[in-house]
Amino acid sequence: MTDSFISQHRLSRRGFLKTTAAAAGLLGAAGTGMLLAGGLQATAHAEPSETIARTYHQSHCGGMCALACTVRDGRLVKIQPNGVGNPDFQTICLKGISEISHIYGTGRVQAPLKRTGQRGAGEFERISWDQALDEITALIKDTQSAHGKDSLLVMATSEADFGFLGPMLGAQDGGLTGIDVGVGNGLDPATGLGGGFAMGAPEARDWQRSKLVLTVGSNYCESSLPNAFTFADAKEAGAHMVTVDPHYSTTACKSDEWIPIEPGTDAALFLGMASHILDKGLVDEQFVKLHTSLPFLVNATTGQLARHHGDAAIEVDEANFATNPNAGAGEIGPLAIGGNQAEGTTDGAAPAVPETGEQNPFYVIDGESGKVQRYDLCDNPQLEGSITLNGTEYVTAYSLLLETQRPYTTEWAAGVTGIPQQRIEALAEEYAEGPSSLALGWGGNDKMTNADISGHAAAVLVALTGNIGKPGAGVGVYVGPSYNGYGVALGGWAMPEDWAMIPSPVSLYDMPFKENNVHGAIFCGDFVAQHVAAMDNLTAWVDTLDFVVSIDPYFTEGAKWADYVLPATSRFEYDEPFGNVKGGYSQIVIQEKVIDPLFEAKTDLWITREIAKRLGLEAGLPPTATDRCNAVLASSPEPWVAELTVQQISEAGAVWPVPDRDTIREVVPDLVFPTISTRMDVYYDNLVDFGQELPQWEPCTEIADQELRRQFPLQLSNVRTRFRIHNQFYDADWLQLLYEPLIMVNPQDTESRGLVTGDTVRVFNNRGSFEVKVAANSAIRPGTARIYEAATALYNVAGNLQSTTNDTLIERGGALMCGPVIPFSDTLVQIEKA
Ligand SMILES: Nc1nc2c(c(=O)[nH]1)N[C@H]1C(S)=C(S)[C@@H](COP(=O)(O)OP(=O)(O)OC[C@H]3O[C@@H](n4cnc5c(=O)[nH]c(N)nc54)[C@H](O)[C@@H]3O)O[C@H]1N2
Ligand SMILES: Nc1nc2c(c(=O)[nH]1)N[C@H]1C(S)=C(S)[C@@H](COP(=O)(O)OP(=O)(O)OC[C@H]3O[C@@H](n4cnc5c(=O)[nH]c(N)nc54)[C@H](O)[C@@H]3O)O[C@H]1N2
Ligand SMILES: [Mo]
Repeated sequence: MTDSFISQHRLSRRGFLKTTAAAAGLLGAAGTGMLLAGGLQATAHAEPSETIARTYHQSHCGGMCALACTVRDGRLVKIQPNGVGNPDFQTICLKGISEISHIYGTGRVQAPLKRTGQRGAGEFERISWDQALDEITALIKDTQSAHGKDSLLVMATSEADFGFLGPMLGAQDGGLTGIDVGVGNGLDPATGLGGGFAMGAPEARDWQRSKLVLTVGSNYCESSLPNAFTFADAKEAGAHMVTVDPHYSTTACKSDEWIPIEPGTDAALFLGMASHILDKGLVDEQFVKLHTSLPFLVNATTGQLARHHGDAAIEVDEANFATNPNAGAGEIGPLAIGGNQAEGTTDGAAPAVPETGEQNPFYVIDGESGKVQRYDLCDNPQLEGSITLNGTEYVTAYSLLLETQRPYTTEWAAGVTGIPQQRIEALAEEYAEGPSSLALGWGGNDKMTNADISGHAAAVLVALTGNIGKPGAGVGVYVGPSYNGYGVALGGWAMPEDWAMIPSPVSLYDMPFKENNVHGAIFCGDFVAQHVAAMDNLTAWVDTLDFVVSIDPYFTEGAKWADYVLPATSRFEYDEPFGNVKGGYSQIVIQEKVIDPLFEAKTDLWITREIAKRLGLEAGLPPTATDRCNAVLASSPEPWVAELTVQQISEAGAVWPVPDRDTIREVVPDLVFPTISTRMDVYYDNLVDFGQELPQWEPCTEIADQELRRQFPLQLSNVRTRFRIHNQFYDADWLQLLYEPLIMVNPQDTESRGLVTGDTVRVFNNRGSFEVKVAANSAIRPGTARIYEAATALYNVAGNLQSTTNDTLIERGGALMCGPVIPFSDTLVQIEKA
């Protein structure tokens, strides 16, 4: 940690004065007279002062890159990688570098604004902070006293620092997000990892140990730009890099092979591969028997997994139960446990927490005796088979899988996916041989109505081949935070006990349609245009609210619907030496103050505190941001973190590595899964009512609708780009030179419409329309269009991409781990010359 190539500088008092002077000059030019203290101008001609401070960049693009920022005369002039520690973690990209222009960009909100025109019109007048805060606090009070505390909605993006505001106000939290949960909803119940976000993969450095890295639905080399080197490293180490994507993406073109696929059909590919693995006897039987739920017995009538007790209790029939030679007295058959039941089951009520397999065992057919045995007492269960006990038939989940897989031949899969049958078969064989990594995405099939089925089918594929829990094998999304390899368990500032958010009974995406008690909203980030599809429904609902506040460094599209728009500082500005502390990229990173707040922007914590003061709640907040940083460290459950202070980390170069980070982070190396049975639980009996206890093919709701397709023939993929972080950087001049919003379609789709590259087109469907320039690009699959998400009216020719996206929530969604996914890309559009 002493390998810094940039020396540490501290602001001297003299330097500080000069800094302020230059900032004042700049602000003068930007038209905010408030800070222009004439006397300070004199020092602007003195020797330039140069300081370096360190902070971290944004989390969403996968880096949280640690940055060293050069400040000359109060202005940020250069951004470099931090330069401290392991070079692998010293990353930066064009977005980070161009913050020099971006933070001074035209998109910044410069002063508190109050709406003057209609909501959505974008007409505002400038007001003082005092007026804004007084009026907003009065609205909060009035609304909450009239309709209850939960009549306020407070939502903050991952980049914002508003963790205190919602709990302090006892506001609703917006509920489930429906974002990035498509594949994880189907995959994660099987592994018990990933939290429904498919985040259970090992870190991407593990790819170096894979024979095959199969990327499906992710554009890793672009969406995890700071970590793209791991992709190159794996390729160099000899891993076969294969990318399945409808478009010839950046990742596809860096791969050994690109396999084009029909959008929304990943599940069919996985199902076809699974059938081939079953047909060709490529199943890793040992793994399936001992580490998955496939040998478990299922009640053939109800479809429920047989358990020791409760609703799905197996019919007791002593004669049919095997005696385990290793089991002690009483550990025979179904009577193995006693007094171990979770609370609440005796009266037939559902237990609060699902009972583990130990508390309420599953059953298998013992391979030797052919009798029923507790799964955890049997080391050679039968894969296929059935048994009748007291007239009830039980069959293994594996046998059921053989049945459900029957229609999903590779020939069928080829027809659905558009991938040649032989290629699917060869891919299945290569995947089964392993070790293979299955790198899934959040931007591909994840954003389709059938995403959970593809996740579930991926789980089956992994279960059949054992491609998990060993070097070079893993499954999940490797993008972004997952790579952060080692997370850091940070603590937090202890808030007063009665400060808590209320989980929204109706989630934001349902608020326009379902009765709810929200009367006022504070959005810290662009929830209005960015978080919900078919945004015109949401804006119509937002328009019914008593008051709406937007807090963000930038003027977002959603801010147009706010009554008050408050300017927050960026990651580079602070009003104290230290702003925040985070875990990212296998290290602790801290935010040092780089420059003073620009324009009239205030830190998120300052804004929170000012509202707290007006409500008499200030005592619950940390007195300073530095105090908060130190509390976050000191209250960590990890001793190595708890003994650090923010000052210490600053002295070490503003990063502190996780001690173990040189070793590749693995996942379940002991194959003990954090699931109910501690195995891969791939049979989902909670989905029996939907026919999805084992993955069953279902086409996407919109893009597979052939009738609608005649009207709107192009599927619209909304994906990420290296030039943006969602809605940000549209006003970063340097990036504008390289990228402007475009809708890309295959030349065949421009020609048939008489369009040429550069034409402005109207993109439309039944939900809405927007206008943007078109580019013919042979990397795009015919019949599809590609656009980078967050294409808002602020930088399109007109209108918002989000007006056209699909907001259909499937019925099954409510039964899934994280609720329904918003199918942003299960969207059909037509384009025509504007
Ligand atoms: N059509 C369509 N819509 C989508 C998607 C899609 O594929 N298609 N993808 C979805 C996905 S996957 C996601 S994750 C969401 C992400 O969408 P967002 O949640 O909007 O993205 P974030 O990057 O988390 O948040 C960015 C916001 O934080 C603000 N910000 C940046 N730095 C700071 C700071 O220091 N302080 C404060 N207070 N604010 C700051 C930025 O100005 C910006 O408004 O979008 C979703 N929306
Ligand atoms: N630079 C940058 N990086 C980011 C972000 C950002 O805003 N900017 N956002 C972050 C966030 S919040 C997220 S969620 C991640 C997302 O990261 P990824 O999961 O990598 O998603 P995308 O980058 O959108 O790329 C999705 C790819 O899937 C392909 N695809 C589309 N439909 C299908 C399909 O049906 N099947 C298959 N197999 N492929 C399909 C698309 O063509 C595209 O190449 O990126 C993160 N990283
Ligand atoms: Mo995301």
